[in-house]
Order: sequence, then C-alpha cells, then structure tokens
Amino acid sequence: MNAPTAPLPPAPLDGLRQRFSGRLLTEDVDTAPFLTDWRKRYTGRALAVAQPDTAADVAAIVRWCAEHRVPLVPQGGNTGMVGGATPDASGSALVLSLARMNRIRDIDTVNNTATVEAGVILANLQQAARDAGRLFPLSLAAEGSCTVGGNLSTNAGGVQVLRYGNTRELCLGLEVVTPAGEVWNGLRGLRKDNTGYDLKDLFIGAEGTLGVITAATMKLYPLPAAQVTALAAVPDPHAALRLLMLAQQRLAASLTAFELISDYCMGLVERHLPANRRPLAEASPYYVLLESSDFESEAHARERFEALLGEAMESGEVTDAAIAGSIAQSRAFWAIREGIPEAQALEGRNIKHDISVPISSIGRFIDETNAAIERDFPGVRLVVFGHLGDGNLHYNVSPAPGVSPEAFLAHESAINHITYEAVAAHRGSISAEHGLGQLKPDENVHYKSPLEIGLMRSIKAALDPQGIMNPGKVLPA
Ligand code: FAD
Ligand code: 2HG
Ligand code: ZN
Repeated sequence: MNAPTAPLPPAPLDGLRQRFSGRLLTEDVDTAPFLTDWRKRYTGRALAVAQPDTAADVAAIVRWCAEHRVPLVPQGGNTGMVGGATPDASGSALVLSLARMNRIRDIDTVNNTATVEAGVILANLQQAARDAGRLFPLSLAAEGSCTVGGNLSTNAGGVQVLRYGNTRELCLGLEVVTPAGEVWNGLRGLRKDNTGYDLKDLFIGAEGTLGVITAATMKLYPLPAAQVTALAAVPDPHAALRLLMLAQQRLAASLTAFELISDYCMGLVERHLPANRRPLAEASPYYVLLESSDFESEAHARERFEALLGEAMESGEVTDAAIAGSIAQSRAFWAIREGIPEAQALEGRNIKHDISVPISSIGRFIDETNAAIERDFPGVRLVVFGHLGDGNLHYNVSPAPGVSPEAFLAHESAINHITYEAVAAHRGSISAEHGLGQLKPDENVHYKSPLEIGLMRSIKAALDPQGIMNPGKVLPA
C-alpha cells in the first residue's frame, strides 16, 4: 500500500467556516461529546467537528480534507464498541458527524424498500417502516441512538440475524462520497444486479476507511401478525444448542431470535438495573431468550411455541420456561437481555470479546475457554451471552471481586490471547459484529493470512491513496 502522505501543517479552517457557519464545532465544550467512545475506552482530539446536511456538503468537506491532507473520522450515533468513530490524540483529524442527515427520502411498499440518509436513527427507520405496514428487521439495544450509516459501516448484527441476516444482507444500494470528494449514487433498489464488482459491499463494514456513506436503500419485509417471546432455563450451552436445533426444526423461518444469557449476566442486570427481575423462580446456569414471529395469528404462534417448549422440557434440554403473556412482558424479557452491556459498564471496566465460531463448536468453545481462563486467572468473572443462533458470543471478562481495574486490565492481552487462540482453533472470527475499529487491527493482522491483509491494503490504497479516511482503523496505521 502507498504510505499515507504526511499531513500538511495545521489546515486553515476558514474555507470550511464560510460554508458551515454554525455547523463547524471547534470549542471543547461543543466537541467533547464526539471525542469519547461509548465504552469510555478512547478519548481523542479533533481539529473540529463538521455537521453536514447534504451529500454535497459531505463532498465539499471531503474535498477540503483531501486538499489539506486532513484525516477524516466519520461518526454516526457514536455507539460503536471498538473506538472506530473516535479520532486519535493528535488533534489533526476532522470528525464528520452525519447526525443532521436524518431524512427518510422514500418508502416504496411495492418494492419493499426504504431509502434513508445515513444519520437516520435506527429506531426511526423501524418506526417509519411500521407506519407503512412493513418491518425493518435490524434490531439492537443501541437502536435509539445508532444510525443507519453506522450500522452499514460496521455491518451490524443484532438480535434477528438468524432470520433476516446482518446489515449487509438488508442493503440494496448506497450513496457514497469517495475519498476524492465525488458523490457516487448507487441507490438502486434491485434484488438482482450482476453488472460487475459489487461496490456497495466494499463500503459496508469498512468502518469509514474507504468513503462516507451518505444514504442507503434498505430492504423491508412484511410485518408479522404476532411475536411470541419465551425465556427458557437450560443446564448448559450444549443443551441450548440442542434446543436451537429443535426450534429450527419445529418453527423453521418463524424463529427470529435465539439469545444465550448466562446466570452471571442475569445477576448483573438485576444488580445494576433493578427494575428488571428474572421471570423464573429458580436460578439456572444459562437461559435462552427465544422469539418466534408468526404470520397467521397470536394463537397459532403461542400453540407452536408451547408445543416446542413442552417437547424440550420432556427431553431435558429445558428445565423451566416462561412464555411472555403480553407485549409488556415480552419487553421485560428483552430488557434483561438488552440491559447486559449497560449493566456490565456500570459494574466497571471489562474486556470484551465479540467472537464467532461455527454454531456446532459453541459448546466446546465455551467449555475449553472457560477452563483455560479460570486456570490462569482464577476468580475472574466470565460474562457470557450473545447471539447463539448466529454462532456469535459476547465472551466478556470482568475482574475477580476485590481486584482493581488496573491490575485486571494488565492481563488484557493474556486473556485476549487465550480467547483468540481458542477462536482460531475453531476457525472462528475475532470480530463477529462490532468491527475492528482501533481496538483490533493488530489482532486481525495476526489472525488473518498475509495474503488476505495484503488484498485489504490494496483495496484501501486504490480507493484512498492519501490515507485520509479514518486512518488507524481496520488496518494498522
Ligand atoms: P458509530 O459508533 O458512530 O461509528 C461506527 C463506525 O462506523 C466508525 O468506524 C465510524 O467511523 C463509521 N461510520 C459511522 N457512520 C458512517 C458513515 N455514514 N459513513 C462511513 N463510516 C461511518 N452492534 C451489533 O452489531 N450488534 C448488537 O447487538 C449491538 N448491540 C449494542 C448494544 C449497545 C448497548 C451498544 C452501546 C452498542 C451495540 N452495538 C451492537 C454496537 C453499535 O451500536 C453498532 O456498531 C452500530 O452499528 C454503530 O452505529 P453508530 O451510528 O453508533 O456508529
Ligand atoms: C449486544 O449484543 C451487543 O448486546 C453488545 O453487541 C455486546 O456489550 C457487549 O459486549
Ligand atoms: Zn451483540
């Protein structure tokens, strides 16, 4: 790859100030919220935070950055888990906030598509789809603040991937500002289009390192007639896997969520978010939160769900279960699952591993990795939960009681090593859905082949020869 060109002396912001009066933040008090990530792991500095309203605005900013060789850090809702939207500490970068680009341009209920700007909050897109009698299925706990541009740039997963796929699979077209400041209008709402390289797939999951996504055409689906949620107690992850197989057999495409929650996670949520209470009388080592979406009726959904859970209880996979009796109860079940990241943050500093392995390996991965970590770091808390139906675990680690965060974090690379070696042994991924950001580029180089990293570098150099797009993210600086 071409080495990124050295930055020029501090760029004169005057050229931008004229066009972006009131939308170019330079005072510390205004820029601070954009400079620290959600986990409070990274705090950077910036030349300014620019807040464009249109793709033409974004193009003007990118052209200015290209001219002055100013690094550019795109930012959506700033809910990312790997520091991808946080600038480095040099203060030379411009943060580009897409938050004001929040218009829903079009909903086409015949083509089943929504064309939206990058700064649209995910929950607003879900609501707009519902208002049009359609489903936009991407769903994650940060949906009240994350943006469609951020979801695309991280190729976010969430809780319905096993039925609808991740964000990449929900996208039909993109509008992108290239690192040279040109606007590419690829907003095609086509299910079939084999006209050469799929450029949109390059920008999806690129974490802002290849261009700025300014709008997207996303797929919509029919709204289900009913959704039924259950929380099932299972003795261990192996039983959870057998339940997954049974649920897929009995419910087929109606199975829309299958989440694993360890008892330690359940306790964390109860402790830090006490409005949440576990719905089952007896504690169990693990629980599964399952959801089925039915296109006939609530009664039909409930009947199938009850039959499934009855069968699983008879065969011993499930030891107890509660089926939500109302929408409020279903929300309460989901609040437990979705409260885990916040509860863990309230508990203190932690080490996160967002890993995936083939679904068939999940049980063994947990057994082996738990044993290895407990052997070397007795007493640490294993915070295991996640999207079991996708083979994606949040295999997080918190300090043993009484151990200071500093002493615990001194072991971060050793704990990462154990975890990622186990992931590699199962031919898994060290980042299933959160991306690499500035947290994992080096680990990625270690676990991917030189050929694969070389191809990634070639793509980066071809699209961004000056290296101004979110440098130091995805690929090591
Ligand atoms: P940001 O954090 O602002 O940015 C993320 C990355 O995308 C950065 O590299 C940034 O530079 C780049 N970027 C942002 N917008 C653009 C753009 N328009 N063009 C180019 N690059 C851009 N993630 C999951 O996958 N599944 C989950 O279940 C999940 N649950 C979460 C729960 C909680 C409580 C929280 C806090 C986070 C969760 N996340 C999850 C992580 C996060 O919400 C997602 O990664 C989300 O997609 C980020 O969107 P954002 O708008 O906040 O992006
Ligand atoms: C989730 O699934 C998110 O809740 C966050 O991906 C995971 O906090 C985490 O580790
Ligand atoms: Zn997740």
